[in-house]
Amino acid sequence: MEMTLRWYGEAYDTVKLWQIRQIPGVRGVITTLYNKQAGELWTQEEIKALKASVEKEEMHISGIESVNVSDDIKVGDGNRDEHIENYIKTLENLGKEDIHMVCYNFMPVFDWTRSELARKRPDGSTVLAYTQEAIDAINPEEMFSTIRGEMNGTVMPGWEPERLAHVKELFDRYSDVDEKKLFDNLVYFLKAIMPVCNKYDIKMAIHPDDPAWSVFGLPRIINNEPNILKMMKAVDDVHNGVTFCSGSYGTSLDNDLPHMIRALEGRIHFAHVRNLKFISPTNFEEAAHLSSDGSFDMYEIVRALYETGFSGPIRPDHGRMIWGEQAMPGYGLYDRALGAAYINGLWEAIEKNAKRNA
Ligand code: CS2
Ligand code: MN
Repeated sequence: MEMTLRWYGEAYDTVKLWQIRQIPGVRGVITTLYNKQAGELWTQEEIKALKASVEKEEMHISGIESVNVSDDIKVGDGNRDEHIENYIKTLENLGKEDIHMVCYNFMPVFDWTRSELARKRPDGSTVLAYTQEAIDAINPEEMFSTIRGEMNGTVMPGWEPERLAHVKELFDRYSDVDEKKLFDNLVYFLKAIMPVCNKYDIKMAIHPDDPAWSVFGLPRIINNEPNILKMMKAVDDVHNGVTFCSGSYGTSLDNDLPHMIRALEGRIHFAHVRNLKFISPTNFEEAAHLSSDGSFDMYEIVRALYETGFSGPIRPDHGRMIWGEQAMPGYGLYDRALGAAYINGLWEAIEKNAKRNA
């Protein structure tokens, strides 16, 4: 594995590359062209410039999160084929710039959904949190305005004001998209991009739906082991892989995370590691990465990754907001740095132990 941190680019991130570089063992970042709308083409020049901005700080790009998939592609109408053409060209340009891992998601309308962005924990830190009751009480069209006030002035991924200004229209477009149709549209998309992925060895890593069940009546297809295995089989190519996000699959207590990692051996190209603390099955908050702070056994999660030979980039996912930091909720420097150090420690212990017992 390679320990990395997500970085949104010079213009958007409160965290600087020189700060990331000082986290032990982190030289790679997962980044994106954050100003791009889904469906747009990324030119090779733009990718080159992004690379240069990272490399001048003695860092490198370990993968892209995300090249977003447009709603036209997800719904399967409008400019779908043009957007797929742009996606293929974008992958080609990334391949030419020697970038080989791309994370994306196939969630309708919203990226991850949380009901609170700054729930206070007993130690005074704040975290993202979810309760089903709160979500049920929100009109999805007002979701964005509800959440905007808690974004600390940042733009959060999947919550771009340009898109969400049209949220009602977006919901209408999904009105006849059920799980089967969404799945078929995903397969259509994957079949179209596989040739370019093979040519440039680009590993696609789908991010799970978060939470792992339907919200606001929208369909969900990447949420549990049978569904993800079905997707792997539908396009049975190593370049059709997954982002294993413990905090997203883990929202459902029915998901056995180490078991899923083992079932997906060879197809996990990117790992997001974070811990959740459950108050009830539908009320959870994002905890510190340390196992004892939340509900997951992080040792077993990292051990499953190690034992299945995981060799891709890994990153601490959302961190708590601590030490007075003002940043994008989930994406401050301090707690993610603690998370990286902790996961590195787990990995080192697991690896040395395995070698000693070999
Ligand atoms: C991320 C997702 O912040 C997060 O939870 O893991 O937003 C992820 O980047 C996207 O779903 C991938 O397209
Ligand atoms: Mn994630």
